[in-house]
This record gives sequence, structure tokens and C-alpha cells, in this order.
Amino acid sequence: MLKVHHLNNSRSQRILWLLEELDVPYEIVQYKRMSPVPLAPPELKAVHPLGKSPVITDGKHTIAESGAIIEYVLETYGKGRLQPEPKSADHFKFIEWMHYAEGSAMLPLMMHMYAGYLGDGAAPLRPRIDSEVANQLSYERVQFFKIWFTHSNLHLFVVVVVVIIAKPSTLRLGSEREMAHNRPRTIMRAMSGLGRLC
Ligand SMILES: N[C@@H](CCC(=O)N[C@@H](CS)C(=O)NCC(=O)O)C(=O)O
Repeated sequence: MLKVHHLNNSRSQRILWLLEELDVPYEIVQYKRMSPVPLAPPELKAVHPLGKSPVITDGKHTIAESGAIIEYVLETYGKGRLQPEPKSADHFKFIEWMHYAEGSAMLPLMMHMYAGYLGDGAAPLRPRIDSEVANQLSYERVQFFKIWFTHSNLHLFVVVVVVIIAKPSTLRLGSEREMAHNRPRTIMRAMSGLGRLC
């Protein structure tokens, strides 16, 4: 059975949502962030050398990187669901968003997080980080509503975009499986975090 190597409070939640959405049977292997610095425990390195989550194992495959995992799951279990017709204009937009999440969006969000840890020490970087976070969030918000009104098959879009927009704290709503299973409620709650961030 497909195993999701899942770190608490992490991007791995997106993979659980996707598997729930597709009704694919899966097993969660839990890893707990360490304390006081909330990094992944060393056991994750035994699954994949980067030691990050998400990682999935499925038969002979071990796959890291959210985008690659999503593509693997859709190709292997999707039966055409949750993705636009191959080579259609929507398909290329879909690929663009898939890369956007871990590309343009993630860097300023991570810098924002690390600057938060540094406090006043990060003051010189703050204006640039804040303006870039605002730039990404306003782009996402406008695109989100545009796509919401013009596309019918936007579940995956919702999952990918909402997770990068939402504050992590809005996503800590219960056990991982419970959150994945109650995804519409979770997504709506996560979306309510959007207004607070923008
Ligand atoms: N680009 C990777 C990022 C993976 C990643 O950085 N995961 C974080 C959790 S959101 C992690 O494992 N952090 C723990 C650590 O760095 O020790 C992906 O899309 O999956």
C-alpha cells in the first residue's frame, strides 16, 4: 500500500488531501518535529536522503517533492481525475501552478518565516520580504477568484493554492487523517486565513 511519510504541520498535508480526494487507500507513517528547533527527525533520512516531508513509498518507488508526488499519484491512480486534458491550455496552466507553489511562492514565504525567528536582526531585509509576500499573495488572490469563476475542475488548484496561502496555524485543526478527510471544512477554514494575511 502507498505510504505517506508525514511530518506534523508540514506540506505533506497536501498529499493527504489529494489521496482522500481520489479515494486512494494509503497508510500514514508519522514523524514528529523535534524540539526546541522544529526540524524533521533524522529517521526521515532513512527514507530519502534529503530528510524532508512529504515523501511517499509505493512498491518500488520512493518519491520526494510535493509536485512530483502529486504527478505520480495523478498518473498512477487519478484515472484522469483532478487534472485538465493533457496538452490543453488548462493543462499548461495547471503545470504552471504546480511549479509556482514550490517556486515563486515558497521563497518569500520561507524568508518571512525565518525573518520572524530573527526578529530585529532581520530589519534590513523586512521591506523586501514584505513587499514580495504581498506581491505573491495579491497575485494568488486575484488568480484564485478568476479560476474559481471560470473553471469547474478546480479541486486540486484549491488544495495547492490554499495551502500556500493559508497560515500554518489555520491548518492545525485535528489529527492529520481527520483533517484530510474533512477537507471541505478544512479548506474553508484555511481560506478564512487568507483575509488575515493579505
Ligand atoms: N520542496 C519540498 C519541500 C519539502 C520540505 O522542505 N518540507 C519541510 C516541511 S514543510 C520539512 O521537511 N522540513 C523539516 C526540516 O527541514 O527539517 C516539497 O515540495 O516537498
